[in-house]
Order: sequence, then C-alpha cells, then structure tokens
Amino acid sequence: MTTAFLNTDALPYCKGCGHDLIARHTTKALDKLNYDPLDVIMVTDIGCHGIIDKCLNTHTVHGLHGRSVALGAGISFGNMDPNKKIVVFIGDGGTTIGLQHILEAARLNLNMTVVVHNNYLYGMTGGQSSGLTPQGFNTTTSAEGNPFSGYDLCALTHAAGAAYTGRIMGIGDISDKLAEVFALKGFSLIEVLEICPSYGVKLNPRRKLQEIVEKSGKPLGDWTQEREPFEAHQGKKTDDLLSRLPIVKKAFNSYLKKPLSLVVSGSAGEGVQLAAGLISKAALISGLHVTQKGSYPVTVGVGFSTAEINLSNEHIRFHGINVPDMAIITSADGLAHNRKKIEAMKEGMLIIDSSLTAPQTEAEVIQHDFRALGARNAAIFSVFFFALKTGIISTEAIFKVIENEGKTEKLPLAKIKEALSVI
Ligand SMILES: Cc1ncc(C[n+]2csc(CCOP(=O)(O)OP(=O)(O)O)c2C)c(N)n1
Ligand code: SF4
Ligand SMILES: [Mg+2]
Repeated sequence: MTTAFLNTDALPYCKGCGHDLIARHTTKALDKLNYDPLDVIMVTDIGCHGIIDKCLNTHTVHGLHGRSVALGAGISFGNMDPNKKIVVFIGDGGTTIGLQHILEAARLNLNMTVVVHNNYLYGMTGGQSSGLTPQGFNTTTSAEGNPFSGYDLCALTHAAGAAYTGRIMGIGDISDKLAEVFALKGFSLIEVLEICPSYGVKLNPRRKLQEIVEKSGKPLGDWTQEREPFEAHQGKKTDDLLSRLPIVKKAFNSYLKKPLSLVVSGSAGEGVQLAAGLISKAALISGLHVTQKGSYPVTVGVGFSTAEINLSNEHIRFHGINVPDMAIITSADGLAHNRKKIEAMKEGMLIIDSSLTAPQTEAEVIQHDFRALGARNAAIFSVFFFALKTGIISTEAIFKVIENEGKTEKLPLAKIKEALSVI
C-alpha cells in the first residue's frame, strides 16, 4: 500500500527494525498536519535509517555521515517559505559524529525538526558502540557491556538553546507525538529510542527496551524554552552574489588567436596574485573569457605563489592546466614549483627573470631583469612585459584596470613605464 508520502509499503529495513516505525509515523504525522509531500524537505543521514529516501515522495537530501543536521540547517537558513517543513533524520552514530552541528542548529534555533533514531549502536556497519550507547549495553565493540555512559543528547541540545527537545520510546503509534513536535516553531529534536533486532537484540538477549531505558539514566520527557526562531523569510530577500558583479564592457582589443593557458609564478609577498589579476581583468575588458586559480602554501607568507590563467575567445569549459602554453616566472620559488610543467612544454613561451637558469624546455625562453625594480614589483613588471611581448592584452588595458581599482598611487607605475620604454 502506498500513501501520499510513501511510494511503497515495503520499507527497506530488517524485520522488526524500529526505523520502520519511525518512518511510517513520521509520514503519518506530516499527513495529519496536512502537509503536501512537496512542502516537506527530508534530510537523511548515512546509516540504516537513511536508506528510506527512495521510498519517500517528499524532497530528499542525503549527505555525509553526521552531516544531515548541517544540511538541514543550510536549507533552513535559505528557506524563505514558512509553509515548508524541514525534517532531519539522523542515527545515534551520526549524532555522535556530528554533535556540534546539532548544538549549532539548536543555538541558532533554526526552524527544523531532528528525529534521532537512537538504536544505541552503529547498525549499518555491524553494531558498534556510539556516543549514545548506554552503560552496560552490549555491542560488537563492547561485548562485556559498554563501560561508559552515553551522552544525554536532550540535555545538551536543550542547554544549547533548542525550543524543544524530547525523548520517547519508539513503541506503538508515535504519530501524534511527532505531529505535535513537527508543528512547533524553531529548533526541535526528538530522540526516539529503539533496539536494532539484528545486533542490539541479539547481543542483549532477554533485555526489554523499557529496562534498558530505565537503566540508562536518561529520562523520557519534554524540555522546552520560549525563544524566537530564526526566520529567514522575515529578512529582506538578498540578491544572489552573481547579480552584484559589475557587467564588464569590452573597451580594448586583444590579439589572442587561440585559447591560452598561462602560469604566473613567483614568491609569496611579491604581488603574484595581484599581477595575475591584472592580466585576467585586462583580458576581461579586452573581450576575452577568463579563468584564474591561485595556489600557495597554507603558510601564505612564505614559499611559492602561483596563478593559473586561461584566456579564450570562447567559453572556457575546463580550467585545469597540465602543461601551460606560457609561463611567467619571477623568482626561484616560482621556478621550483613549476619546473616539471616548464620542462614538459613542447612549444609556447617561458618569460623568466634573468637571475634564474631556465630549465630544459622546448618553449621559447625570454629572460628579463624583473627584480630590478625590487622584489615586490617583479611580478607586476613581468605582466607589463608579457603584454608588450605578446599583444594578447595591451598595457593600456592593464593601466585601466589599475586606475579602476584605485591602485595608481600604490604601484610604482612611473618606474615601470620608464623600464618598459627601453624594451
Ligand atoms: C564519517 C564517516 N564515518 C564512518 C562511516 C561509516 N558508517 C557508515 S554507516 C555507519 C553507522 C551508522 O550508524 P547510525 O548513525 O547509528 O545509523 P543506523 O545504521 O544505526 O541507523 C558508519 C559508522 C561513514 N560513512 N562516514
Ligand atoms: S541492521 Fe539494525 S538498524 Fe539496520 S535495518 Fe537492520 S535492524 Fe535496522
Ligand atoms: Mg544507530
């Protein structure tokens, strides 16, 4: 039998699994609240409970283990429609892995309900203990009984600021309780306790859920607090980031004949990324399509600094560069970082500072003393040199970019012009 929310009656769990009860009563509760399936966004986690997606007629999102609450939080942040309901499923294992995400969503009181499927172990991977496994409970990693007490998830989430937290046993018809929680505003979390027949029941024979719950020291109940929820739809609609970008008008000519991949590389702190940006932006106002990617060590102030640029008259579909058509190298750090790429060049051009020994390459090698204007200006100088030598962009276009960005006073343009006049 199918329902508005479920497209099959055969849910994919082992016989007797508590996840089955939670899934059916979740959908029943949403139905009771008159939700249309497409007004519901179900976010599921990795784990047995998460394999429900294919059976649901709602929107579904399935992410990395422990991250379903983070995904739900992202959806909640962006949700402008108060009639949409976000329900997040997560297991006790996912809760252990992503506990901070739960606390953050509770702290911000985001509109969403988290349904924790606490079967006291990692079901999908063979019954290992999780951070919610109670003391004394047998799992495949604690055959003598878990020596530690589990987290009190409801207490933690309540303390973090959730509008509602509750703990119930997954027995009987829990749909009314779930509906009550789904109807609340702000962040709600309901922890549903169950035993996985395939591992939990086998490893803990003759122990009833009731007894396990009582011994766990984590009481059933509801914990609430009055707090304003975060309402995305009350805020102004924000523009998307792309719409804020200025429209670039072509103002200069380029003599680029075919797509060009270019590596600009030198040392950190020597203006390499700024210089590469000048090429890219000058190319944009010269009517070209451009991609630019920067790379440098995590310790950003030392070592190499490299930019990879693609220029083309057509749309650029792939921005990776294995062997560049051209390379501009202004320091030993830049050379060391790109030596293999330069050696692999079978054609094209290598523009390299004259203090450096060019590697073996079939590219045309042009040397110039870029560091003559000071190490900090080497990369900027090399960009003007590149423009003069290739005509792919004009020096006028570069000056225009500098002017547009208000950097005219900051860069030694007079010195550069003087140095260029003798090239
Ligand atoms: C970051 C990460 N760690 C470990 C795993 C392996 N893994 C997949 S499912 C699972 C157990 C899931 O347990 P739980 O979240 O309690 O869900 P259940 O299967 O019990 O419903 C684990 C550890 C993973 N996928 N990702
Ligand atoms: S292994 Fe356990 S948790 Fe997973 S579906 Fe089977 S009974 Fe349910
Ligand atoms: Mg579990």
